[in-house]
Amino acid sequence: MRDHSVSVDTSQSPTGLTFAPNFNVAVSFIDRHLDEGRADKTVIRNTTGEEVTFGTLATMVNKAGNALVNLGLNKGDRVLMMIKDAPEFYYVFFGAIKAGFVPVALNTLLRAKDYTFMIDDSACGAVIYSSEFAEEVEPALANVKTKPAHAYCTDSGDTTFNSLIEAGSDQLPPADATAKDDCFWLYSSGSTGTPKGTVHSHQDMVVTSQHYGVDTLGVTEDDVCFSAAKLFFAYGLGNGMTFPLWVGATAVLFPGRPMPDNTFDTIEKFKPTLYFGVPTLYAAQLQALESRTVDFSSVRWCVSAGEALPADVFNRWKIKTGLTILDGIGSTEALHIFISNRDGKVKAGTSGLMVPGYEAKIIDENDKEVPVGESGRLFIKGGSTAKYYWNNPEKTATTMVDGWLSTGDTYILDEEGYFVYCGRDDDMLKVGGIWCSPFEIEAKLIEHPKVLEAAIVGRADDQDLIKPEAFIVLNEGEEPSDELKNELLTHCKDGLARYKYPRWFNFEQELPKTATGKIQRFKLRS
Ligand code: 3UK
Repeated sequence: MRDHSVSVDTSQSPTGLTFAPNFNVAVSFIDRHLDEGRADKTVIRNTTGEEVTFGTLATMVNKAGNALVNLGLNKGDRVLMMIKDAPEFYYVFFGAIKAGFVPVALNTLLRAKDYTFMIDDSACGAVIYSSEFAEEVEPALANVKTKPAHAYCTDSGDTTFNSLIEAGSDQLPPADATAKDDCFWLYSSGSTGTPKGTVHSHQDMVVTSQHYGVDTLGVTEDDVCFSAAKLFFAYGLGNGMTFPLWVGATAVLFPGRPMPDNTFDTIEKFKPTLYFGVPTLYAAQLQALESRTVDFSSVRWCVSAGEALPADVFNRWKIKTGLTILDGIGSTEALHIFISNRDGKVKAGTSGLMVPGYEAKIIDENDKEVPVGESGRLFIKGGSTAKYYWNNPEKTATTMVDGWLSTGDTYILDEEGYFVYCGRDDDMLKVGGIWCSPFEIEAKLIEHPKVLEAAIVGRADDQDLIKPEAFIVLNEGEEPSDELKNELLTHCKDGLARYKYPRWFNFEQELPKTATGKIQRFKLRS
């Protein structure tokens, strides 16, 4: 086999990673483990009971790659995946890459019309889906403008994709590629507009696994990673697949919908050393911990991303479980976390310090860098950022500028190098001419013992001036009332600047959220 290696040495290049001229990333993540003697080690523990070794993984990746080759796909063809967190996700994803196709992992919580858009937008050669999602994928396939040449359910129908995998040869030479070639896509939702196919290259998963996974989080071969965030999400793709694969560790996969009880059961039974969640799940888990105890003794670190982790959740989790949650910010475009808290360097209520291998700048409206302590728009640079958006040169041009990626987030850098999140550019409010962060008000509200979740949006008052409006989800057993509104206002007055007080309180059963748990404030604004 030709050399597909990557060497890790910070003295060799600025980012410390040097790729062989011919580099297909499937070799580094899958085949390398056979040479390193891990063939019999367990790489995947599915909560269904299924276990997969590195040896079986390498074989199944070859077979899945051959199954796609046998369909007659052309090099570079997109393979859309609506696949649950299970071993076949790994097989199809890396099988496609090894064979020279481009897997596109789609959010499995989407609806038929979203899939119709993505099938047409990607002009894909094949669609592979788990039977759990057939109800949305099949109507989508019936409605597309141009039918993909191939669509298979993994596990039901006359010919299943699993049976094609079984029939595939277990020998597959890696397709020629370079570290910078297109490798896989993820769709980035964004708060407005249609989803954008975000194109990543072969090197990107290596960069995130090394610089965040190893250098920042300290993942080792002995770790057991459990991500409540799903593999289709860039966050979950790293946590639950590429980090364990990079170091030769083990992943625990849970195919269902993560809820406090099933994630707790998984932690107790599979004893992960690293647990990855999102803030809303941590908050719901804290509530569930009121009536249940959980054995967290296996866990070294909890990790949070996707939205800012309120200091209050961080503190209560620490008190309740004794564990530190490491908050970090990442994005689909950057592939994983580029600013993060870490061992010995944790500041609650911040996103942490720069991850090695990445640079950041915070700029004002005139593109000038702002001084320490002042807020501005965050741009980042690093070896894992997306190459471009598919079929969207305008968005590519406004988001990816001279090698810098516009994150769309407003940040402050403090004197100690910690980055403090102030909200999305598009969610920020100007109240009385002053920038006002919805996140700060929400963080204050959820400190209140009766509040489970809160969202703040701007609403025009009778003078057409924007003021903060609160949407509140109460803890179970709490009743909305005018008295409670006053109680919450009094709570806000204790610590918030006057202009930040919410002028209206609405009690809701739930908040509109993206599949990845981010509050959709734009839905509350409309
Ligand atoms: C927001 C955060 C404050 C922020 C992601 C880790 O979330 C991920 O990717 P998305 O493309 O969203 C990106 C946007 O989400 N955000 C994410 N994490 C934080 N805001 N604190 C945080 N810790 O607005 C960012 O621009 O869905 C997270 C790894 C990979 C990811 N794709």
